Parts: sequence; C-alpha cells; structure tokens
Amino acid sequence: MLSTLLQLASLAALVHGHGNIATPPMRMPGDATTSACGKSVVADIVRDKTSHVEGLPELAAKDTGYKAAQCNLWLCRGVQFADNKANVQTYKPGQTVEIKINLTIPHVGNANVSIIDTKTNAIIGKPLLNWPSGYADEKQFYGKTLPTNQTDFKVDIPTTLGNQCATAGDCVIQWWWYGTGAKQSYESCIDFTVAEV
Ligand SMILES: *[C@@H]1O[C@H](CO)[C@@H](O)[C@H](O)[C@H]1NC(C)=O
Ligand SMILES: *[C@@H]1O[C@H](CO)[C@@H](O)[C@H](O)[C@H]1NC(C)=O
Ligand SMILES: *[C@@H]1O[C@H](CO)[C@@H](O)[C@H](O)[C@H]1NC(C)=O
Ligand SMILES: [Cu+2]
Repeated sequence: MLSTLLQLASLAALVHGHGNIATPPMRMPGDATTSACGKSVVADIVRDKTSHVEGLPELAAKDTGYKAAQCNLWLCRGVQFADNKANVQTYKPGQTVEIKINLTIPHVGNANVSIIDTKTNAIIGKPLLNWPSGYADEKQFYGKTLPTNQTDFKVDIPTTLGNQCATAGDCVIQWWWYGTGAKQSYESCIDFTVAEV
C-alpha cells in the first residue's frame, strides 16, 4: 500500500505540470545551462518545462560543478541566455507583443510579466502586467471560466528603456507566477532587444 502510494506520488511528480510561456519561444536549456546549473536541473526542466523553481537549489547542490551565482535559479529558472541566442526577439519601443501561456495545472496566486535586468535580477520600471491576486484560480480553471487574458495577453514594450535592453541577453521579459497555497514559483523568459529609435 505504502509503496503503491509512493510509486503514485513519484509518477505524479513526473507528470506534474503547471505553466510556461508558449509563445514567443521561451528560454530552454542547453550546454551553457548544464555548465552553470548541472545536469539534474537541466533534466528537470527538459522533463517538464512548466514546473516550479522550489527544490531546484537543493537538487543542483548535489551536482558537482553547480555554480549557484552563474546559474541563478531565481531568474528564468536558471536557463542561460547563451542557450537561446537563436530566439532573440527584436522589438520596437511601444510595440504591442502578444504572449501566450501554457497553463496546465492551476494554483491560485499572484503573477506578473516584467522586464528584468539580467545582471541585477531586478524589474526595470513597473511590471508590464500584474495580477496581485486571483491568478490561475482552481475554481475558474476547472469550471472553464478562467479569464482568457490570464493565458493570452498583450504587453506594450516601454518607450522609456533607452538602450538598456539594446544588447541581447541584458534583459528578458519574464512571466512569473506564485501559487500562494502551493508555495510554488514558475518562471519563463523571453529574450529580446529593444533599441532607441
Ligand atoms: C505545455 O505543457 C506540457 C507539460 O505540462 C508540455 O508537454 C507541452 O509541450 C507544453 N506546451 C507548450 C506549447 O509549451
Ligand atoms: C481580463 O478579463 C476580465 C474578464 O474576463 C476583465 O474583468 C479584466 O479586466 C481583464 N483584465 C485585463 C488586464 O485586461
Ligand atoms: C512579480 O511576481 C513575483 C512572483 O510572485 C514576485 O516575487 C514579485 O514580487 C512580483 N513583482 C511585483 C512588482 O509585483
Ligand atoms: Cu503544484
């Protein structure tokens, strides 16, 4: 009985999904992420790109060669820019960009979509979109009444960035969501540039 439960639990862990950016293409790991974060973190993300960050620091710490500061699991779940050079989006100041989220398992909480300075892991300005509460509500999700604009929305690229995000890798658009009951964080990143016109 117990072993059946444990098997079910580990199976559930394997198929457990939550959410990721479906489009534009999100950062996915490759050799640079393996080098910074280790094989276990990369395997976890490849197995389930929707899964949460919690648990990854402990997992990574078991790998020799884990470079915590370089990996930076709380930014883009550790996935490194060098692995996503082929997917850098080029935006213009003021451009409206549609983003679609693959939300597979809900956990009500807060979420935002923000431009992050990757050197400091800090939001530049204000979030482009912000849900202070009520994001990914289980009742709405399973009742099929989740507002469409939680998973398919538009953001306006600010006109005030100057050349702060002109170089690929310096900034990302990060979708992050925290399920308050589940205590789980989800992060996906879009690489982009925007230059002064
Ligand atoms: C959505 O998430 C599931 C895993 O939960 C994954 O298999 C699927 O590829 C994802 N779809 C997109 C478009 O990212
Ligand atoms: C999202 O849609 C809901 C209705 O489904 C609306 O009440 C809300 O204002 C919309 N939010 C945004 C940010 O557009
Ligand atoms: C954006 O969401 C993340 C995850 O919940 C949270 O840690 C961060 O404080 C939020 N930022 C703002 C400005 O609301
Ligand atoms: Cu969960």
